[in-house]
Amino acid sequence: MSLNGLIMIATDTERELEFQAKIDRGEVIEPKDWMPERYRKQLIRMMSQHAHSEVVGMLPEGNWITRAPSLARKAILLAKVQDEGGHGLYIYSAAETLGIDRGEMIDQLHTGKAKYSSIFNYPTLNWADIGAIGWLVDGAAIVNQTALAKCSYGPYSRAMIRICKEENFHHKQGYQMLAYMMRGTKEQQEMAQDSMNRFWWPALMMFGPSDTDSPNSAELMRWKVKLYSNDDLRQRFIDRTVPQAEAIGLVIPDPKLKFNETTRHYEHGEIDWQEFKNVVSGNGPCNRERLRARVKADADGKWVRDAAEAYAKKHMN
Ligand code: FAQ
Repeated sequence: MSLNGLIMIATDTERELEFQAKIDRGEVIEPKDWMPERYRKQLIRMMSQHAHSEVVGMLPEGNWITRAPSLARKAILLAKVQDEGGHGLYIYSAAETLGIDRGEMIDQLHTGKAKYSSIFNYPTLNWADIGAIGWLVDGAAIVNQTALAKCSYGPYSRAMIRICKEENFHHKQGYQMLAYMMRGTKEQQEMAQDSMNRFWWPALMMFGPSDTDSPNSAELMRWKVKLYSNDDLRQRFIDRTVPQAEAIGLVIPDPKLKFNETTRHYEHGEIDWQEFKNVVSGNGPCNRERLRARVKADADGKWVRDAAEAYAKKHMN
């Protein structure tokens, strides 16, 4: 190896050490700062998957807009679904600061190279599912994203602050909807419990595999992209959510769930990781349907993008 080559290696190592020291001091990394290639790649992976989740996440709820039981519920649901689309756009924009183009990220989604959250591969079978998505799915997303709002990458952390504010509204409307149903007729109560039974375990899976089985966590925690492990955040979600369920009379579908007086945490039953793996690898109940819908929406919207581009070109010259 030439002398120049050796000098380059030393410089890169020094830069990495300085980068880590910056992270350890709690400084924020901005797009123009030097960063290890692996940090950039990991962020693109995670942020693009997050953006895809927001956009694919519009589908199960969007499915109920025309069937909302009142004008007020319809207005709330419309606003929520639009918010999720907006979240996708913020996060795609934040990811673009890392040097990847939105079109490329979307191609990765459509070709199955990029993932999106497992939760959106479950169907919404009844109206209570819209409540459960707001309460449980947005509830889980908030626990995760409140931590990400303090992550080391500036554009991502700033996007999370606004997103969390909106998710809080989503969470409250979902909980309120289920609380009303639990005060309603026997059929409404059964519908709410049925939804709880189907969404509880998939909501726990949103936090990702357990810590011993999470290949990306150690690196992401060292770089303070993740501030807490998957299991810690899952536990935080369970501890917050169980008392909320009890307050409105919903039963958590986990016979092993119990409060440990010593640790002051809930202990829970075994998560079905085989189900998680199936869903993540494309074999969940709605994976194919979700991707088909996204690919079609992209193709249907092409003329709009082409027209906007032609207009921009014309007015730039
Ligand atoms: N689904 O090593 P780890 C929302 C993959 S937003 C699918 O632990 P990592 C708003 C993971 O990608 C919900 N795949 O990975 C809303 C990796 O595969 P890869 C989305 C999953 O990155 C509400 C492999 O497993 N939120 O709900 C899942 O350290 C209502 C190994 O896992 C975010 O994306 C999963 N659940 O931790 C919208 C937050 N879990 O890429 C509409 C940002 C893991 O190596 C309606 N992301 N995998 O091939 C994160 O915090 C992290 O990426 C985790 C995973 C925690 C999701």
